[in-house]
Amino acid sequence: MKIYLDGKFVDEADAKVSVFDHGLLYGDGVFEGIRLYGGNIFRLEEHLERLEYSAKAILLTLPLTREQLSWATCETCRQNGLTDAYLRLVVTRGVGDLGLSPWLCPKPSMFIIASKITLYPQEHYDNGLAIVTVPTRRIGPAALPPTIKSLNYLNNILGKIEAKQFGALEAIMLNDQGYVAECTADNVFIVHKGEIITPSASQGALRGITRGTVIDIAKELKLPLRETDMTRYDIWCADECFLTGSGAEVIPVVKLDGRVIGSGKPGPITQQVLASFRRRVLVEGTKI
Ligand code: PXG
Repeated sequence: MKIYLDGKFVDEADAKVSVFDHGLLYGDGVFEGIRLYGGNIFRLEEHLERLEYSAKAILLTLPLTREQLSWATCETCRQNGLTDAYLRLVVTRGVGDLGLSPWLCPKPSMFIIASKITLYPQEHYDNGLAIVTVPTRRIGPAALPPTIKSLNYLNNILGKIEAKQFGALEAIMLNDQGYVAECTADNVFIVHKGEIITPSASQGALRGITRGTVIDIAKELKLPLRETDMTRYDIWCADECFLTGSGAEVIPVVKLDGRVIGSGKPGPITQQVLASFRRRVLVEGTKI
């Protein structure tokens, strides 16, 4: 496997970063997770824009322009002869002496990995996921804006660990006020009386690219959609629930904390959205 690393394509075994990289020492950096479907990179420009905003928010100057980022991402796919993959773009603060200050690091480092991703098993797309609410709260915008896709994922990882301890693959994370923020690596949606509802990003969610795609799909299918506050009560009483993410795509949820949601089966609107999403990924996107 060829990895893009600071301007060169190197073999996996040679793709190494320093132990003095502040990305490793402090989680000081940003990343993106993007999908390549049938030779098309899904919503590449939106992912690159989010990467630029994440970097801007932590005062990190990206080493590449938008055009160079786009080329490097496509070229990583081409170098590996891939048509379907998961792409991980990572920008770290770079090498510097010990100490938090980003100014110790003169040069950011960037790498791109094109690899496979473990998806949820097919049975969960057919029958729906059973998820839980975890005690760990999603970190708030005043502490570390969840809109920044940073290398600090411990908050989500604690959530993921708790999910597994409760026997679930994914979990609802509430914000400090007890409102539903998102899942550990997915955004959350419910359907109630024909209306699609998702927590507003201000409640502490990443502005997911898949979330944005579902918002576009709802417009296209003329399904009403609202971004608003959401509590667990709203999920308990919902007709349908589903999660979205670049890894998960659109996946139905049929149980929360042991309670059955709606009919206990993937709902019709979820299935309609999932079918529309699967069609879009094959036709939308940047040809590599
Ligand atoms: N919330 C969080 C906290 C995420 O990390 C999403 C929502 C969904 O966003 P997108 O833009 O993907 O629709 C994410 C995305 C992985 C992996 O390596 C994680 C994500 C996406 C792809 C792979 O586990 N998280």
